[in-house]
Amino acid sequence: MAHADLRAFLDVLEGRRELVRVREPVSVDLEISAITDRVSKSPGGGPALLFERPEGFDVPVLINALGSTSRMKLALEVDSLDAFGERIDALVEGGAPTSLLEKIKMLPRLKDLADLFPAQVKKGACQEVVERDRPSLLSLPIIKCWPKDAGRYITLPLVFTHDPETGKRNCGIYRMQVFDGTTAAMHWQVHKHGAHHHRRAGERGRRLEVACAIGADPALVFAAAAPLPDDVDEMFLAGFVRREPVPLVRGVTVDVQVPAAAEYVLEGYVDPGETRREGPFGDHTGYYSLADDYPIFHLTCITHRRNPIYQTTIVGPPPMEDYYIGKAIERVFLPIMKRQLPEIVDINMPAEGIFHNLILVSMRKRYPGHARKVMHAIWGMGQAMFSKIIVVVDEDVDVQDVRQTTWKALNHIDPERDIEFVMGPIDVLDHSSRLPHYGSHMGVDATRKWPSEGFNREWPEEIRHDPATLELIDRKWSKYGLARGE
Ligand SMILES: Cc1cc2nc3c(=O)[nH]c(=O)nc-3n(C[C@H](O)[C@H](O)[C@H](O)COP(=O)(O)O)c2cc1C
Ligand SMILES: [Mn+2]
Repeated sequence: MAHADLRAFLDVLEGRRELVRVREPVSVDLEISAITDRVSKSPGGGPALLFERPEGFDVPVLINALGSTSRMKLALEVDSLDAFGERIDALVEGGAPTSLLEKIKMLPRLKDLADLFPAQVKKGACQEVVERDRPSLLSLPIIKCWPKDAGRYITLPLVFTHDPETGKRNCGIYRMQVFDGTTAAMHWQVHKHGAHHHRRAGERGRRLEVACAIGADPALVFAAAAPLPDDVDEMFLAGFVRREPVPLVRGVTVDVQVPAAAEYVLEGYVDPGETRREGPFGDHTGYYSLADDYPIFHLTCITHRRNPIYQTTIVGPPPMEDYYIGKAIERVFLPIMKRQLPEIVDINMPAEGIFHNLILVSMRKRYPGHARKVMHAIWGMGQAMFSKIIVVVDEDVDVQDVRQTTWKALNHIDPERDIEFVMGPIDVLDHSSRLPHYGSHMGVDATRKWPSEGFNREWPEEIRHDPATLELIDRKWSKYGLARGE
């Protein structure tokens, strides 16, 4: 059964003791953030936190809701993230039908899928209360995350827009810095779909209507963060996760459909050409991302449920909540990546690499230069284009074991021969590139080198004990008078 809404999910968390209610009054200014940071650094990511008494507000603040592997699995209602990836893979399988028979065979599947597209409903709980006369962002318990942040930030909004040309929906998470009661920065980075819609609206000299949902079934948060191709509806993915369509209701002041069960919806628009300085903001790199000019969201209406819950998150030095969301994306999208690159065995984006800085890839090498082909293919794949460093190893290396990968990769490389640099698009958050958005990437081919790759020396064998001796010492271990060394 899909989680009907955020509240249903919180009930599940509470039942499993994965949610702690904090009854002590706390400040939305830095205090919630400092508590959450400490909690999320505890082993496994700590519990979800519901601050019931943020000072000055009568709305509880939920944070770290998805900040553990177990909660991410509860969110997606799966026992294993990899198994869920297989389910997604089955969705992609087959591609376009080439014959009439194939078409007919596909029909039931297509029908099942059609049932997962968002459902339009007339009424939604998210509109139980409509504030249209004098709506103010200042009525929400929006937190200030880090001391040098430029202000308070809405950190987990699901931002809905439509392509002005095709009408297609998009939903992404883009942080919003509150300027005053009715304006906020809209931090959709240049590469993202929201920014693309805004550009297209600008070309037509039109404003872009925007609706931001806060607090929903976590499948929607996952889908909004997922790096889907252009024009693939995140709400379809959310429906696929839920095995039930996402109910959407039309906004009150905008022609944008919003999740009917959301806690809050901020309706408004972004004008073409209008920008304002956004940032600095303590970002998931662990550094303050630099101030830059971003479009301005103008608020026209706030709708919310009765007794709403305000959901937020903080980003900062890893690992934090976003690490677990990203890890789920990595696991779930691996089978799709393998569909394009079947030679890939596994990938790992360690927390310290904040996703875009480092991908470890293991592969089955079949021909000379194959590792480099894999790197370049990854640089050509959606948001994986941002990968600053890609390290490719042979299939015998377990990339989930970072120590093993480091050890083997360092042994295997002749740096001058095995490292290549290429120029390309860079994540907006990278503070080291010589230009914003454009800089170098590094590929490390740490696979065994073959004679056909010009390597004519002998490649040594990895050291292993002989099985008979291992078996012998296992049997005799208690006689040695040693602790059980594993
Ligand atoms: C907590 C969190 C905060 C995020 N903040 C931003 C942001 O401020 N700007 C941005 O462009 N992407 C941000 N992202 C990443 C996007 O949501 C992600 O790249 C998504 O795939 C974008 O959707 P799109 O491809 O439809 O644009 C954030 C993700 C998470 C999980
Ligand atoms: Mn998108």
